[in-house]
Amino acid sequence: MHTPSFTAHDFIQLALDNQVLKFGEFVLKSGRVSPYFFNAGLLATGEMLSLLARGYADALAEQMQKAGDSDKELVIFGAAYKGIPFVAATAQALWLHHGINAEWGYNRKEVKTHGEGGNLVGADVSGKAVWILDDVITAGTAMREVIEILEAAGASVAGILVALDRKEKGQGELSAIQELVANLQVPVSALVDMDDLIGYLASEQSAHQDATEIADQLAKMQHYRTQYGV
Ligand code: OMP
Repeated sequence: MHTPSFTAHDFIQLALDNQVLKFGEFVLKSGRVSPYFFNAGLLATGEMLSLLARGYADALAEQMQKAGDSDKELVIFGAAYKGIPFVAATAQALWLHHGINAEWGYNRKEVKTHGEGGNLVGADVSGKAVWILDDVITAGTAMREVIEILEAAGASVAGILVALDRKEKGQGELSAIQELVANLQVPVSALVDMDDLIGYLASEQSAHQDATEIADQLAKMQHYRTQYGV
């Protein structure tokens, strides 16, 4: 079966249908209380994984073309645990849809002391510029940890691509993504962001006459964006 090109609308729809994206009240890693949560661990069907991987692959191919790097090697890295299946599926989508033969790797959380040892698996990232793939960015804490792992392994960051940018303040007044761009001077982007979620709800609201539940979710999202958004 052919995987369609990625669109934010299709992805949000599929995420809602499969409870990957939920509305309610959720305490985040940052301590913020959010009216929505995106659980990438529930992207647990072939259809969803394929669409996500297609999204990452299309975005990476576009970035490489834009930077005139189409002939250069591409190394992609997924952070344990959720990033591991995503990076593997993306390497495959890059090959199948773009003919790009990316090297891919990931870390394990427990350092192995026997066999090949270490905490990195797959592509040898030492001395290479690596693209990091991750699920969600809120305040940027998880991403800073991944960057440390890569730098400790002698790699540098070529760019960062996440599935969802919640577009929230990082450590200061800038968004977490803006802080990363300022600190690393590399491209950082997302397949969908908070504004796409709000846009999706707004279009659902205008499509349904009796949409009080959607109107309520939309109002909570807009309020949260005023509190923590950038
Ligand atoms: P930061 O480290 O604050 O950027 O939060 C990102 C991490 O929070 C992700 O890697 C997830 O583990 C988790 N998270 C989600 O998975 N989905 C959300 O909608 C929000 C969060 C979160 O806790 O902020």
